[in-house]
Amino acid sequence: MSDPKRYWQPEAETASRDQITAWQSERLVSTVKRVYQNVAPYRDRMDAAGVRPEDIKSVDDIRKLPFTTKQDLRDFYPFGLFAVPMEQIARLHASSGTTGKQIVVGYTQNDLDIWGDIVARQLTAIGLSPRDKVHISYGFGLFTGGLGIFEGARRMGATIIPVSSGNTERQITILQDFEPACIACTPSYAMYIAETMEKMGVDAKKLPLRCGVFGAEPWTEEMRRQIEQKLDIKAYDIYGLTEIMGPGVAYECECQAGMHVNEDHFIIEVLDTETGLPVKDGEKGEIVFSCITKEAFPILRYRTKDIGAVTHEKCACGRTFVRMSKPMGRTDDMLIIRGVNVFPSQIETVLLKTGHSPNYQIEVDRVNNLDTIAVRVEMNEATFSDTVSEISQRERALAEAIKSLIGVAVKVILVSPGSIERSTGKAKRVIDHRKLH
Ligand code: DLL
Repeated sequence: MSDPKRYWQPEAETASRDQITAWQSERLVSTVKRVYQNVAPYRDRMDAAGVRPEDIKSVDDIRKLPFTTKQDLRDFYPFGLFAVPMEQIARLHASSGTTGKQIVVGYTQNDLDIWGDIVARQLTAIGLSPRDKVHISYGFGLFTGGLGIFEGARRMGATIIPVSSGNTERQITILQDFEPACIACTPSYAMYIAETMEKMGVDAKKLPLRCGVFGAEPWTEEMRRQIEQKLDIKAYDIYGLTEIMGPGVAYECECQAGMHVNEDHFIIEVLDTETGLPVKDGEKGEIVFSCITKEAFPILRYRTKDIGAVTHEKCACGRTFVRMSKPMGRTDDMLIIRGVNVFPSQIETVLLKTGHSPNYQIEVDRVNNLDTIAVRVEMNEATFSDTVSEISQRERALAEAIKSLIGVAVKVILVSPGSIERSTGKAKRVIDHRKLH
């Protein structure tokens, strides 16, 4: 059992399963009633599906409700799914995503307070206190990353350094001079910061930085190990999405063994992508979330397209919320190469396990009706060579290792160090030249 000081809201974080189910049932029933009354598109959908609010009596009835998708958010852009009048909206956030029109979400002041609490749960779990400073390098703006972590750090009383992203050398000077205990940014930006530190001759071990809160994009366990080693910190995962709240929908505790879903505010379902039926604990499926305490934007059964699994097994930290795995990718990130499903994260795993650089890009094309996949990877100190024959031998070896994991032949191109564009936010790992849509 962990130190009680490490819980922000112990009554919720360590509640019994019966208590969590009771909260979920009661809150789902009242949310369904509220959206039916206040949000015309939900009412129309439920009417069309023949579901009345009184049919939803407990959390077990959630499957009677229709799904909500990103397309619905676009169809009712910008404010058509809001459940309160605009004068009660305290803030708007938006996300453009990689394709299509942006989506807009709203928060009441109460929603923002809850957001602060759920992020504060993680900051407290990983050992931070009001004596600590939190350096936030997620972008501040309509993106939820910067202001979401800000809400949590403010709620738990830490000293906030709202740097936002970019200007990496300045970030490093701030890390040295202001001495934060925690940094929050995307994992790819953490790697970039580490690399820039090395170039500047800054020794990460000399900084008082202890931990980082990384998310907003898929990252592998190998990437975690590299960040921890290069920055000399503990690297924790945080998950979330604009549609549901932003960062903090699920959070890793000190055990680093999956992310606790804040089940007193969100209901998670993991569904078989083909049948739409729930999968068992530990099995992968599409993650679907319902918000049960949100006032402004209480989205129900939102299909996230993220692929992950949950476990109800007890966590050594004493928290009772289910844990979700690192999302291994999104159904829409999944590349189908000659009929085989390939996730960029699988390729990243091979790269890092074989000592290659984490700076890579995957290029997909279709040549003479055949899908081709090329992986460009920067050479690093361990893999560098200026001999053509040696480079091509390394390319072949890496291509073989990737093929044996994903089952599809790939072309590997080793490129010079520093030649792949760095990202200060979400990294762009895949360029798909096929015109499939
Ligand atoms: O990325 C919110 C966020 C900000 C989360 C900062 C964590 C930290 P969106 O821009 O709407 O919101 O993107 C949401 O990013 O559906 C996942 O595909 C992906 N994602 C978010 N967190 C993780 C994570 C923010 N820890 C989409 N691991 C989600 C893997 C993640 N993927």
